[in-house]
Amino acid sequence: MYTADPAPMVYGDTLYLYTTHDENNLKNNFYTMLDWYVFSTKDMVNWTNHGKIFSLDDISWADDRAWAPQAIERNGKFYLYCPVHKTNGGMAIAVGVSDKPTGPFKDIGHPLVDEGDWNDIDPTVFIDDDGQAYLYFGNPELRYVLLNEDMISINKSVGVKKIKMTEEAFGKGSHDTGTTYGEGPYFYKRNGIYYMAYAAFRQGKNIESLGYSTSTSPTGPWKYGGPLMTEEGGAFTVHPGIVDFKGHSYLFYHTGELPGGGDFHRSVGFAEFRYNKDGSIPVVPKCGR
Ligand code: FUB
Repeated sequence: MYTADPAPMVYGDTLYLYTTHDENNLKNNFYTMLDWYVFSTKDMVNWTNHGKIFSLDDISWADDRAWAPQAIERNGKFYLYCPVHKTNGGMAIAVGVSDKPTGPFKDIGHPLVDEGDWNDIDPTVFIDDDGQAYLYFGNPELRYVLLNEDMISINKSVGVKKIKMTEEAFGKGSHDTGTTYGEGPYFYKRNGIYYMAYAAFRQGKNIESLGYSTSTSPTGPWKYGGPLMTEEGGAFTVHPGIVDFKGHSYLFYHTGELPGGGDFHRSVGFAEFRYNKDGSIPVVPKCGR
């Protein structure tokens, strides 16, 4: 099978890896994606495929594009945030809820975020030390909402906030905003630094690589940190997921380089890396390079 859009989540002594799923048989020679999967490991070597854990069939108001998800645990429940195409047109962000990290997940019955434009994709979720949960998302802009404690509703008095897409924040690049930021944000905190990794368009490049920005606050201002993974991989897209697990740091990504692979037949990979002393991240070579 082909998997893409890796979203690692550590829970207890296990790393859960949520992914999208590129169907073998393409419709209209475009992304053909109907469901989400989860895999788990305790040692990064032996992996268990828990199978399909959520699907378009479980979301009555969605009909296509089961795109890049991310999961988180709060108070013993698990929340899976997923971009989908709505039956009545346009993208929106759905939430599935489960008592277990391996699902099955149950849709809350309506979109969580539905701004009515292309930015309603690629959610990344994070709960800060003070308990406030943030959901960032967007292409070509980066936006965020504050999640209420129930994790299935947003703080409406704050609403949807738009991050200023400046070169200082995201570097000079060739995406629609003129910065490197493209899509696929992955938000986390480590040693007091907030990190935003993302699919990036470097100057003069019309293919995604990975980049990152940092901040001293969860809502910015963001500062461009540089490229994260620069090798092209036989697919137009790439998508980061970063996690520390059992004393090691890992960067997950996807590539079209496996047999039969390509833009719409991608496979997830990961590479171990080490942070620099100041918290910056070196360019990470793909696994095996
Ligand atoms: O996999 C479908 C879309 O392509 C994702 O939502 C984006 O991040 C890109 O990987």
